[in-house]
Amino acid sequence: MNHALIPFPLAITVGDESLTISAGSAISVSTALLAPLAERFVGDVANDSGLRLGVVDTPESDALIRFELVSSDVELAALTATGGVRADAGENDDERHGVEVTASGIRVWALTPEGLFRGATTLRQLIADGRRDADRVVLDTVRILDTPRFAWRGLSLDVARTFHGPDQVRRVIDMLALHKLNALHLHLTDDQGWRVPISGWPRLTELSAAPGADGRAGGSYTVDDIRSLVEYGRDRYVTIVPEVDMPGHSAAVFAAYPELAPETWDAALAAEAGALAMVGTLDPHRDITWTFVREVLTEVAALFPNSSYLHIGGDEAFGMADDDHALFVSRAAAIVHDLGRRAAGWQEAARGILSSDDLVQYWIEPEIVDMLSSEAAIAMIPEGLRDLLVETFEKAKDDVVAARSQGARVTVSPTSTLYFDRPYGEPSTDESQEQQRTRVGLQLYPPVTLREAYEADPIAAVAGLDTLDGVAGIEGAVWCETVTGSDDLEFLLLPRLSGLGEIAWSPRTAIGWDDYRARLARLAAVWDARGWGWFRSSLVDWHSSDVTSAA
Ligand code: TNX
Repeated sequence: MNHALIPFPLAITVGDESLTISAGSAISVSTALLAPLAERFVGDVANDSGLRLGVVDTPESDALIRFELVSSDVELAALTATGGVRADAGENDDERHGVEVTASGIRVWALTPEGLFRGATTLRQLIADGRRDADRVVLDTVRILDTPRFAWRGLSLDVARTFHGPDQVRRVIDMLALHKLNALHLHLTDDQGWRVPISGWPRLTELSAAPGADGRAGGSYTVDDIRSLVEYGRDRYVTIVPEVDMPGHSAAVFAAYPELAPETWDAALAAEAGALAMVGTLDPHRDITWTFVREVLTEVAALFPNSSYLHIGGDEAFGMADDDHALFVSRAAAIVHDLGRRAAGWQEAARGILSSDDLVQYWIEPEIVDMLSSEAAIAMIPEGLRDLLVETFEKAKDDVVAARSQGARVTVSPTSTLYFDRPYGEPSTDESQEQQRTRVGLQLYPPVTLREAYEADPIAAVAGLDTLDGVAGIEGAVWCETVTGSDDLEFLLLPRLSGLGEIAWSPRTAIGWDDYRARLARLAAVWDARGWGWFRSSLVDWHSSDVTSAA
């Protein structure tokens, strides 16, 4: 391990010379198209490392660092193809790039601006990890050729259980970009809140402005907030994929518009069931349901113009008849198609009629049923409800096969290792985090260590997914029932997000805990420089980050 890169690149050759870059060292771009990207790179390096590189428009021959778009490249062409699908329309669907540090300068090259951005991110990490004094950094020579394993490398963020405002979402986008993740799936609606403005149905967000039961922030995004987040993501090659969760998880809808609620809906009883599981679903046999669904999806599509997919949820429709659930999903997916988009849904959505361009998001591992028989579950969930949950989850074993038989691909998000709202399994090296560790994360889940989550192959575990052709990509998820604010959120995200980045980007052959934990310890300097919160896992020797100081 010579370079603290996460995710680890496909091909790396380490040299034995070095290069010094200094404050003011210039960057040139081969086309004006790359100028904004280079400006952002200068800002990122300054934030990560305190080093202020020079202007981007100097003539190429003078520049120490050169960013080049190329129209063809034999070495890049020979790299393994990326699997899966992209979350955006995919005009720039090529992330291949090269990064070369020689004794005389640095070259980053790619076939598209997005490829260049990924290469610049590698360079950012090299600079952050270089030997440094006040205004210079010494880099070892190296040559890297790289491309991702999967085109969809995402995080699902629950902004419904706890509202995370635009500034916090921008911090998450920055975290994703640093780790070469490229999709932010925003879970915008749930029982506890509705965070996206819909002009014909204003009470959705009005009611959600109120703080949560335990005093945590309520709120919603304005149209301008969403526009600026989409733009912020686009500038960092992170596509925001919106989710409206239906027909279950709709208590916030029923509270705002009782005419959409089931006849038996009892708001007080639902509140008592709390975050664990609310029973009650939108009714596919009522016209008003479809007026609502169509208007919501139409506005959401317009707010997120660069997402190819609209996520319609489809999960945990507890108590709904199977036929009604399938009918609901099929009709909602058809509306998405009418809007010119592809549908994504949680794995239960595979029970409806989908098109082969649609996505199904695997999450229900067989262990979930066992977990519901655990002591913790017996203590937490009323018996009648628990039976209903078991019955619902048992049906899930056929979902992946059902999705594949319709040609739909699978986004892989196994609960046991890619749900970040699991309690951490190992202590923190920092006493002051131990209380937080017992509070944050769903207590129903057995805890998982950083190492276990990193080493598990998320795809191998999915029954019914026989070839990689069926995989759309990999997504982690952070649900926020136990997350009371930014602090808790970042505590769960880092360092787990780094592991996600590597699992989704790097070839399986690059996955190795000992090497990874050493790289992780060094990358943490960037999180600190950014002021991001993170969990100090006792499985990592964080002090090894000291080796980066002093030239
Ligand atoms: C299951 S994942 C849910 C969420 C919870 C999560 C907690 C999914 C589609 N549904 O509503 O927040 O478990 O980990």
